[in-house]
Amino acid sequence: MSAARHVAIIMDGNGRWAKKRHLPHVVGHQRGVEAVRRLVRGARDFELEALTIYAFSTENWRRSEEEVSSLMGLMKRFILSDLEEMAENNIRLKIIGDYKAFTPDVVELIEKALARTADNSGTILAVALNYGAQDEIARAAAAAAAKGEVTPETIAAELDTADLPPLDLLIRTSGEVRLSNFLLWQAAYAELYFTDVLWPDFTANHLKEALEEFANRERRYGGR
Ligand code: V0D
Repeated sequence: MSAARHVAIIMDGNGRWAKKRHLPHVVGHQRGVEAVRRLVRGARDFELEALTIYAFSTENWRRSEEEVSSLMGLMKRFILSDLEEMAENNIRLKIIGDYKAFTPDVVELIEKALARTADNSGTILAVALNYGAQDEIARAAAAAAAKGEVTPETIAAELDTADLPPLDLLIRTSGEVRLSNFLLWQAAYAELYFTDVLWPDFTANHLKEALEEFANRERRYGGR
């Protein structure tokens, strides 16, 4: 019946993947980036309108300085290596969260990537960077109040995701069953899908299985 338009993913399990193999944490993140690449290609193949990924939470600053800086390096390398392919595949990049808190070189690179894909009309890749849902909701409510009317509709219109289709499916890998301050408002009517697969092992086929499960649930329970 209805296919998913907007899918979000909490990409958990890089550390656990590395630990299982007695490899450094950062190798898990590196393999996690490869899974992101597969996922973005899959999102385009499955004609998703939007894919939102939780790349860096406001809580992630509490990780070791070493891990934070290796994540920043990975992000920079991902943008440098993958921006052209994404741009040519009509993907439009969007950032949710306060990316301006990152170092100037990272901010500059992100802005270059946003500008490079701004005129694209295909799948939106929304990357949550320095993002926290409670903060997002508080900011949206304050913006709605400043305009004089606070309702669910006026708050929703101020969220970072206001220009994306409604969230259909939220996937979390690696067996944890929590939302961890990700898209709390948007998850109100979303289907939740939890899998034990660790993020570096997540393939386009796992995405396909999740999308099929979503379509089946829609068939069983009907629309909203
Ligand atoms: C590492 C697993 C893509 C989680 C996935 C530091 C942690 C890979 C991006 C990204 C990260 C893509 C486009 C863009 C900016 C970032 C990314 C981070 C971490 C944040 F414009 N993967 N990825 N960003 N990991």
